[in-house]
Amino acid sequence: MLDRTYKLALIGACGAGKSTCIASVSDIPVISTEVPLDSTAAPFSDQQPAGKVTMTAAFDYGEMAVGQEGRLLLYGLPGQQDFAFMFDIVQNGLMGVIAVVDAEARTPIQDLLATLCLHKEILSRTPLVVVINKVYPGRGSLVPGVLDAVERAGMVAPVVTADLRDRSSVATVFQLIVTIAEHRHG
Ligand SMILES: Nc1nc2c(ncn2[C@@H]2O[C@H](COP(=O)(O)OP(=O)(O)O)[C@@H](O)[C@H]2O)c(=O)[nH]1
Ligand SMILES: [Mg+2]
Repeated sequence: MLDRTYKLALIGACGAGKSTCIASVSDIPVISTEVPLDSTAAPFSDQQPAGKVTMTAAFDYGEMAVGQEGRLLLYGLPGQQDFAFMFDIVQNGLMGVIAVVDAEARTPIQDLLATLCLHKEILSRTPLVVVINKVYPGRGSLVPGVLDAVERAGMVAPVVTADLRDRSSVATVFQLIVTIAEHRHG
């Protein structure tokens, strides 16, 4: 019987790959509140990367089995600052947070710093892993800049790269955060 649950939240700028990540691993159909970027979303359209045709208005929800008896509950939070309060809703019993960095974004480091600062209070007491997504060979590494942003936000977190479209890549990241959370709680 599946009876242990662990809550994980994904944060990061719009288009970073949060919804993709949850869809890659979820054992259930993802519950998503993605809406078209039309007039409904107009107030936030300036925060969207070019070419993006949907935005997450509330959050994505998925689940992934871990081991024999565990389940990861996955919450993808909206990237827009206006929805930061959503994090308060899911923070209860949170095992860890994954901050997603879009290596293809115009200002990935500034985006990360803004995300971390926005959620500073919750992140000060919750294990954090930073994942750099959309990394291609031959491009300069974002790792030093990301480490710098984490430090500037006053946090300590491992920084890894992953392809969030790939289930095993995501599973490796989840395993890392489970290990950190277990280590922290002894
Ligand atoms: N090339 C590439 N594209 C990705 C990757 N992960 C996500 N994407 C694309 O990035 C776009 C935004 O992803 P999405 O998951 O909607 O971002 P969210 O706003 O953080 O939920 C989508 O078109 C995805 O297909 C990746 O690892 N590599
Ligand atoms: Mg999304």
